[in-house]
Amino acid sequence: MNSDGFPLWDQKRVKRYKELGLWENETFGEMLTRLARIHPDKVALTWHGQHLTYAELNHRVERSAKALLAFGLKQGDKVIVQLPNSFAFFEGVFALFKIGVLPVFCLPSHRFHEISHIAMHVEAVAYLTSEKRTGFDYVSLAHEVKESCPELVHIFSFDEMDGLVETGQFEGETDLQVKVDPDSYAFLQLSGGSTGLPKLIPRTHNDYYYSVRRSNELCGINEESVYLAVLPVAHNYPLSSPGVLGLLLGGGRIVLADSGSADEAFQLIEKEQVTITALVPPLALVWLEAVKHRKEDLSSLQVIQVGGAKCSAEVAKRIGPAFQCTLQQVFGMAEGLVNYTRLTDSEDKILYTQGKPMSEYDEIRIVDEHENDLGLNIAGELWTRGPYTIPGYFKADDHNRKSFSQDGFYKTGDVASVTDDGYLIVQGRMKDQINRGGEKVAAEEVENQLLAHETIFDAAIVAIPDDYLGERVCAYIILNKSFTIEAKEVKAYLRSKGLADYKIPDVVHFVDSFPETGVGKVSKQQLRQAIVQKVLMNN
Ligand code: J2J
Repeated sequence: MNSDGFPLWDQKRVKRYKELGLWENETFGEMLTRLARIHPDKVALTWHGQHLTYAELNHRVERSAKALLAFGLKQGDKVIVQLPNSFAFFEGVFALFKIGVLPVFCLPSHRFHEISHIAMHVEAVAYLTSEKRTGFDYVSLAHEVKESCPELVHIFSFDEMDGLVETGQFEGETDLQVKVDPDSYAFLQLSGGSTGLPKLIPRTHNDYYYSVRRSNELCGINEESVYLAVLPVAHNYPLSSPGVLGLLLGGGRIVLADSGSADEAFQLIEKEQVTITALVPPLALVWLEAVKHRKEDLSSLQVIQVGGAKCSAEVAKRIGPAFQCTLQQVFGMAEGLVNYTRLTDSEDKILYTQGKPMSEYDEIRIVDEHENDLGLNIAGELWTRGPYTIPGYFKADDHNRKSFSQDGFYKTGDVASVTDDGYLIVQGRMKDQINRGGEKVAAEEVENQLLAHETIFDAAIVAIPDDYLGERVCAYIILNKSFTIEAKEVKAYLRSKGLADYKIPDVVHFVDSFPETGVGKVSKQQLRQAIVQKVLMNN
């Protein structure tokens, strides 16, 4: 780790990745400048029926970049970015890339609890947010976070369509004079995590750029591609697998949707002739229902990606026939490794595996509890290392010692097996996390909040199996003697603490004691079994 809290890449591997031509030494800022030169008049972004060409996007980005510099932002600073799918997201993020300032990608669903912690941890100096949003006041949230975070001095409020307000004075022709090193860290992503608050995932221009370029090759992205972004683009999957960055790098077009609703999406697919989109399994289920009654012509669609949580073979089987297109399973993680089924794979692979690592230089180990390597087709913990997998989290020494091996393998916490021809099948999970339809909830984070409540003696968060979301969040609670509280009060309390909505338990059970393992720890396995029994009995 360097003195700024960033993990160091092994220089021998870096040298090799460069010699192999994997790391190409172009930053994301330079990428946009180059693309705006190559095809200035091609449409890069479409949103609410409005278009931005590559040149227009680049112009807005440069104008904002100059403004942000003038406000005092400097290379290496970190900035909270909480912007929805909108022109503003691209303008803000690329402006930061161009001046070597690191966006910290928060999701629209994050609230005070998450963002204030993150802002403190990274010592964020600014917050990019948007003015016009229905239902939630993001600007007030930004101000609340600013109050609690001494380093945070600027709130930049973007108009979702027109971008950074008050940039007129920075229209000048002067070039940006900032040189950004492609080996430097470009941004911080959030990990779903399994302990406490989200860990921060630092990605360099070089490593991330490679993952995006390689994704484009495997997902068939070219200048004709039109990508419909229905998931929040700040998330690693729609950002980079190949996601919106892939589409820009490939010279294609991004169509931004405000939600995953099938109504909105189907209309956009027809109108904008969308060729590829990315879904999480619950959305795929909704679309499968909706497509039975659709009026729109969806024949432009060539590929539907499904990832973020396991897509059951039963659901996978229905997607190709229902949409007359190719299904691509994507098993990825913001820490790095991304696996894809290939577009030309046999049906067996597409339906029953979660794909193969995208790079031949991805190293995979499947290990048992003693860290011994297991053979093919045997399930164990997945470890990985490679040209785009992080060597460590940001400022997290203790956690890094647990999550990374001495020789730099990331211990994913996923349980998987590898087939004879190198495809991964996700079998389960070791980490104490709930995957709620692709949104990750760290059990400990919610438990800690519950434990702070005066009526609660002990709390355990476990997953309940769910047909639609895959898993939902269940809280088991032991109350302090002579206290009572209702489930809805527990939920309201967590909301008042500023927890993102998807972390609020769907179900709360009050019990007198928890089953324990031999060593006096709560047996989550037994709690999970109890929940499964209950679900079965109710059916
Ligand atoms: C089972 N579990 C999966 C899958 C992710 C592409 C796609 C997804 C993510 C992502 C991503 C899964 N089957 N197909 O970053 O670039 C679970 C695993 C994994 C964790 C990572 C991308 N796809 N998962 O979901 O960082 O448990 O990234 O370790 O949010 O999601 O979550 P996240």
